[in-house]
Amino acid sequence: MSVVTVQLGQCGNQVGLELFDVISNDAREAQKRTYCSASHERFFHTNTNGDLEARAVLIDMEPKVINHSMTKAVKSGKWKYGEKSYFSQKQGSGNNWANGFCVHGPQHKETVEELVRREVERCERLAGLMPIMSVAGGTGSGVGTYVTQCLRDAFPKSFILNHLTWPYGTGEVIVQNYNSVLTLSKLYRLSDAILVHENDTVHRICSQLLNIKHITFSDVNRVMAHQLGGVLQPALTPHSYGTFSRNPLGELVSSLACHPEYKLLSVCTIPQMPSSSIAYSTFAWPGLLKHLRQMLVSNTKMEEGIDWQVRPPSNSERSRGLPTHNFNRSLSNVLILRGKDVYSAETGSFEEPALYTSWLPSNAAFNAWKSPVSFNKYEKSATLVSNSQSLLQPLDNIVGKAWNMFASSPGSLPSKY
Ligand SMILES: Nc1nc2c(ncn2[C@@H]2O[C@H](COP(=O)(O)OP(=O)(O)OP(=O)(O)O)[C@@H](O)[C@H]2O)c(=O)[nH]1
Ligand SMILES: [Mg+2]
Repeated sequence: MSVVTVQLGQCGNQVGLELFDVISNDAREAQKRTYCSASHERFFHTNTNGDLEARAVLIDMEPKVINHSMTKAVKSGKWKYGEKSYFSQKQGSGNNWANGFCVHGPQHKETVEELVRREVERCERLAGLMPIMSVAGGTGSGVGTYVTQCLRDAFPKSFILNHLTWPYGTGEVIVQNYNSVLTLSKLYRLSDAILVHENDTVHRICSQLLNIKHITFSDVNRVMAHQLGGVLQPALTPHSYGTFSRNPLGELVSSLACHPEYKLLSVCTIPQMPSSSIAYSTFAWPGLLKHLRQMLVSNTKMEEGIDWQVRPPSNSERSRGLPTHNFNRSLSNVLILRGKDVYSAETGSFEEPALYTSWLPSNAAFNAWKSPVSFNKYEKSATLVSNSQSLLQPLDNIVGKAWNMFASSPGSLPSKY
């Protein structure tokens, strides 16, 4: 089954470009034919000239980023975007959510819907739709939210997973917190699940784990794309009965977003290191999974600086209802393991009931997916997608800052908000 991606605004188009690049490289390097063809079916189709074309629609209210992404894809020599699968205008949405949602979105509804419909018709079977965007600018957040609403109407039975980039806390966009709150409040009703990358967190991974000195968006997007690829590339799931799972979005959503009030998903990966160090490192499943579990429990997105003191409550603490400070409680987790000896990896420590809320049986709260194909040059790697308390603090910060701005100068809010 196939996923149709909709890239919106500068961020969406740049993150999407990296994602398709990572996926096409991974599929090409994989030595397993069934893996490669499952990956292609998901993300690419072959055009009449025999070229791989991304199952993607590119949307922006200014032409520069789209032109850049399309050119870069062609230059890769491995894949491209469809020559007619884009829509751009002359002037952006000026970081104004309302301009995107109330003006540009409705103005171009028919054109955008037609582009997506054409892409969907190219799929033999549709797994779902994945809009990619930031929540801080005007086009990604405003038009992106409007387009998600149109997709929900046009494809009421399809899975919709939104991938969102949350802005730097010290943000470049003055109204980024308004834009974020408005986007999230709408998407919460429209989307099946919302996978979030925070720019601050990914930036820290680039500097502290990958030792990159002058970090660019391209570096940040590469890390995001690797994490997303680790989730979306083919794997064997409990429901796929020995073959690669058919519907990555459907399985992800049904495993993780089991309650309509809780849709925010975070992701973390291990290991992450400069490519020059990989050859000198050895990886063992018990060590990787022990670190990843503690990253989950202590809500650390990097294997550096993990707090080993934080732990879930013991049975007696749980029965007495004692609070456990700083412990990151989960609603559900999907653990995806890729690489050598994957079937021998022991994942029981992620099934412990103490990690989860008491109102969901922990066997329903945890799923492990596995693929024997190595990913992103690591002999073994693990990615955890988590529906947990992890995004509460950053969400509180965004909402708090939006209220503060509103309280201090409500008149500054553009009339359309
Ligand atoms: N990770 C990442 N963040 C980006 C990228 N480009 C922009 N951002 C972030 O996205 C936010 C700004 O949104 P943009 O995507 O530039 O805005 P837009 O959707 O093009 O909207 P307008 O330009 O207002 O029409 C800020 O929080 C930036 O930090 C990117 O390539 N990668
Ligand atoms: Mg822009």
